[in-house]
Order: sequence, then structure tokens, then C-alpha cells
Amino acid sequence: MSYKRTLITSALPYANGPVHIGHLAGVYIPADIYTRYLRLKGEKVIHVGGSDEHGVPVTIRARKEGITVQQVVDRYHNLIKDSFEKFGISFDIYSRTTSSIHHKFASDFFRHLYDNNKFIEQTTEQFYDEETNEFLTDRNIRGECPYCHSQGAYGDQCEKCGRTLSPDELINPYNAINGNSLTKKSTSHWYLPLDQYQEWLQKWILEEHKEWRPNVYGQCKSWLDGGLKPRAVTRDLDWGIPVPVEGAEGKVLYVWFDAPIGYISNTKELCDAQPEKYGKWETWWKDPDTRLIHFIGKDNIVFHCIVFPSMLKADGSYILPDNVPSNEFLNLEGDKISTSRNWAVWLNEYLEDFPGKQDVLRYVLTANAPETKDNDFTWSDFQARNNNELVAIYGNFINRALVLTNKYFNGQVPAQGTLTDYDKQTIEEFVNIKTQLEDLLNNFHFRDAQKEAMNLARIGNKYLAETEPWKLAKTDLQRTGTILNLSLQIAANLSIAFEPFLPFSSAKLRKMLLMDDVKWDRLGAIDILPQEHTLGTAELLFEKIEDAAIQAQLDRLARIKKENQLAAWQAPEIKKPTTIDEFDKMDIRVGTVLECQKVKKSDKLLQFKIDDGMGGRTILSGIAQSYPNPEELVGKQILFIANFPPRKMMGIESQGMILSAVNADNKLVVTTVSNKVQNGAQVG
Ligand code: B3M
Ligand code: ZN
Repeated sequence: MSYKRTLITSALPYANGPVHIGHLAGVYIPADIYTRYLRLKGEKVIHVGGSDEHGVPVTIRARKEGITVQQVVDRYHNLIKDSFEKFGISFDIYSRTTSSIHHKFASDFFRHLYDNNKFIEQTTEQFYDEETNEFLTDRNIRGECPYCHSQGAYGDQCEKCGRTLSPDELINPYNAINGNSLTKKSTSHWYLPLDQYQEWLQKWILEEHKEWRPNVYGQCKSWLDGGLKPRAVTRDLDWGIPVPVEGAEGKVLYVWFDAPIGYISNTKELCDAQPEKYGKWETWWKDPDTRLIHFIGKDNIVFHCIVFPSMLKADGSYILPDNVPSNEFLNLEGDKISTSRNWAVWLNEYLEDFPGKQDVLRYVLTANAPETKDNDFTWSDFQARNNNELVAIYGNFINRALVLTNKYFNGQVPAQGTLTDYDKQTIEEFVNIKTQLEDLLNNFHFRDAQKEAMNLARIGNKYLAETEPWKLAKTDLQRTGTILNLSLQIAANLSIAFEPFLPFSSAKLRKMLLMDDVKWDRLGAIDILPQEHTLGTAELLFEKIEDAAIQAQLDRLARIKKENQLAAWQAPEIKKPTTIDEFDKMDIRVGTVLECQKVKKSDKLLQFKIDDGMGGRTILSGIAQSYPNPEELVGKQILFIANFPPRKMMGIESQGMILSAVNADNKLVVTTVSNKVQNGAQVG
């Protein structure tokens, strides 16, 4: 298909918290790679983004932090924008849905559909809080999950088992903010009758867009197979864009109605500000020669493939997305990334811990991109990819090529003499890099494309290792020159090939090579740097990441995991009823720990010597994992069961059982008494 320009959008992140690696891997890095790639090719392209500042999440955050919603969105919009800038996500515009341009645009968009009878009005019963006089949105209703029975599931989703829910399914629903129980009250809203678009969507997606990624196509198909229903596009809420209809006081546009319109209003903002550079916004949104690509995460697929296209279709004057290359999810160290559980690597924190290492994260996240399935980010993989790939392959090659040129040729590109068969074979290996990269990038295979770029560094590294110019220099300076010339040409190629992926390192490399701007066309060429061209100063392109830095990250995650465990802890269920007679059979006593040590060859058992007031006894207890320093128990008065028959373990006889409590982190804590008691005293 031919086109004249490409409009790239990235999902608008909610301004309810900082952005993390999941956002970057899922949406913003792929969008940026693609944008940079098209720009390098000299195509007309804009990348539009912004913060999603409406909806319930921001209002929840405001209540949690005790500040106004406006303060929340101001704070996080700025933080997010700053993180994106620092990571080199090259937006042409990054705006916000609280802008006046957006409010007016979204309001007009709604009104236009309303005037053309594109909505239906429906009255339904919704959950209502009589005390605060408000209808509750799904996210503000919590209760017991009907599936996994965990407490505190949200009205739209259970975070524990991941199921999508509706508030009506919750057992004992309550107001998430104040805990009030809820009643039902009727309210009327406008709905987009998606059922009326079903047939058209089926043809447009299932027949005309078979090339979409299987995860995207599959999700659309299952929505369509399930049959579409009308969807409310307004809400009872006081934060958002007021519904521009008389009598609709107290109602705002549903956040998923206004947010995608943000792509259009942000484009308008961009074009209105710089018409000479960007032209008219309508060209980007209404000319069929424009190609529209949405980069999103998988939880946004239905909105971008079904709801938003139906809105655009309802209006009738817009183009539709050409592709929606959605990624799956990125997990962190085996667990789902979660803002509320602080289980994430936040970009602003990463930048503090690893200053200047934006490209390392960009590299690792693309190498591991969840393009076809959920993937896992681990700190050990992060370290390995940096040390074994960026440093050992790419950086090492560049460093050797430059240092040797400095040493033997005064930092000037030597002449390219006669090429040997081996030289030609090496060139053969990368002359097609341009078409290879283009094939992969055009089809949104960013992970494989980056691998291809890294292969070029591998080729260079191997070439130097095989030809060993440092040995030849003494005997054959001309041959040495040819080898270094070719190596420097590969280095120049690398700066172009990596430009979409690792823009900071590419810029640094170009500075070292004193190379002009990158030209995609030159990819694969062996005469990018002319003979006698003077190079800049050689620096290390990447540096090793030490174990201590990785350990610090793992320690942080372990700390968070523990905090989460404690916060999520629920007392175990009460055992079946028993009787005092049963209890009386148990002889529980107080004793003082005289000695306590690990049992040799066992990682579970501790051996206690107890003063039991009756001459002393030995007890073994399987709590060694919970007490790395067992001596700390010496002198404590503890509780033990005195009338268990003796039992031999690891050759030692145990005369009883020490009582311990199981803590939220599954560690055992030995029970003690609050005041001094005679050893041997009975408990009951
Ligand atoms: N803010 C949801 C999200 O961040 C939403 C995306 C809007 S894109 C128009 O996942
Ligand atoms: Zn559940």
C-alpha cells in the first residue's frame, strides 16, 4: 500500500503515577524506534502523545495523597513528560487531555455525534452512595471476587485472579473510598451502539486486516464473536469534560471516549502552533494518504480497534488505523508489574540509579520486548545483556577500531587498499543489512531488528579477532590500514543501524567518528568515512555494570515484596471447633532457652537446651530458616509442649515441641511470655 505520511500515536498514560519499564517496553520504545526509523528514511511522520488526565485513577490518587486532582495530574504529567524526554522518546508533541484545546475538541466531537443521532440514551440502575450522594464508577466499587473470593476486588477487575468483572458480580460491594455499603439508583447515559458497527467491524478487521499481529487480531475476533453491545460514553463524575447537552449536569464524557480524541486534539495543537512545519491537522487525520498507527499495550486493544474506530466511523470524516501493533505485558522478576503494589522499575528512579544509561534499558527492553507473548524483565538479564553484549561486543569493537586507528594512523581513516577474500566475505555478511532491517522494521519486528543491528557488531568483532591488525602493524602497515578502514566503515554503519534503537549511543559514536548526520541510505556502504577523515576522541561507548548495582535493585524488590506480603496478609481461617477437654490433654509449659544452635547437616533444625524446671530437656525445632542467628534466643522464656513422646531426628532425641507463630512472610517466630515465670509453669 502506498502512503504519503505516517501518523504515529502512543497510548496516553494515565497521569496517576510515574511511568515504569512496562510502559516503555510495551508502547513508547517501539513507537519511538518506528518513528526514528521513518524519520531517518526521510519520510513524513509525526509522533503524537500526551497524558490521560481524566478518569477515575487520577481521582483515586488525589484522595490517597490528600491533594487536589489538578495537583495530581500536574505533578505526574510533568514527571512522565520528563522521563520520556530523558529516555529519548521523540514525540513531536506531548500534551495533555486537560488542555483547553482538547476540552473543546472532545466536547465538539461528542456534540457532533449527538446532533447526528449517533448515540442512544439509556437509563440504568447504578450503585449509589446515599451518604456522599454520588454514583460510583466501577473502579471505586470494591468487594469480594465471585471467582477467587479474594477481598477488595475492583468493580471492573480482580487484581488477584485477573478476571474482568462488572460491579454487579461483586459479593458485598462497598465504596472503595469510605467503605460505605451501596444502594442502587437509576441514571441515564449516552451509549455508542457498537452493535450497529458489528458487521462493518467484522469486515474491516477480520477480512481486511489479517496482517495485524495475531494477539491483536485474536482479541478483536473474540470480542466480535462475543457480539458487541452498546457502550456508555458518559459517566456520573465531577472530574472530566462536561457532557455538552442540556440537562446533563454532573455528567462527564467517559475517559475512554475523550482520551483517544486526545490524539486528534494534540495533533491540532501541534499543527496550529507550527503550520509551516506540520501543515493542517486535517491532513493528518482526514486524508486517505495518511497512514495511522497506534502503539498501545494489550489492555487497550478493544478501545483502539473497536471503540475508537467506531467513533471515527460514526463521525464519518476520519481515516482509520492502518495497524495497531500492540505488545503483550512485561513482568518484573516473575511477577505482574503493578503500580498500586509498587512492583515496578520506575523510570525516574532508574535514571537516578543508572545515570546516563538510558540506552542500556532501551536495549534490554527491546531485546526482551513482549511482542508475541508476555515476557519477564530480570536484573540479572539486564546486567548480562549490558556486560556481554553492549560492552563485550558492540563497545569492545568500537573501542578497538578507534584506539588502533589512533595508535597507528594518528586518528585518521587509513586508505582502503586491496580487499582480500576474507574482507569481501565479511562485507558480504552485512551488505544486505539495510533491506534486512527494513523488512523487520516495516513489519514491527523490533526485537529481531535490533538483533540484526547487534549482529553487525558481532561481524566487526569477529573481523578484528580474525585479522589481528595489532600484530600486523609492525610488518604490514598497508594491510593494517585496510583492516582498520573496513572496521571504521562497520563502526559508521553501526551508528546508523542502531540510531532508531540506541539514539544516545549512536550520537556518541558519531561524535567519536566525527561523522555528519546519519543517512539511512548509506547503510551497508563501505565508503561512509572518506580516507584521511579525522576521527574525534575515543571514549568508552558502554561500561560494565557491577554486581553491587544489581544487588541493590534486587534488595529493593525484596523489601517491596515483603511490605506487600505484610499489607496483603489475612489471618488464616479458624479451625473446626474443638473442646476444652481436647485442649486440656496438651501439656504446655514455660522454659528458658539455655543453648540454641543449628543441627549439623540440617538446614531446617535448631537444637534447644531448655531449663524446664524439671532437670532440663532437649528439643529440636524446624525453624532454622527463620533464625539465622539462633544464639539470639538464648535467655528467652519460651512455650513448649511437654507431653509429646520423644522423637529422634538426625540422631538426636527431641523431647517436645517449641511453639511458634507463622508470620506474614512465612517466617516462624518463637512465642515468649510477657513477664518472668517459673520454668516448668503450666500454660492453660
Ligand atoms: N490511559 C489506559 C492506560 O494507560 C489509557 C490509555 C489511553 S490511550 C487513548 O493503559
Ligand atoms: Zn478473583
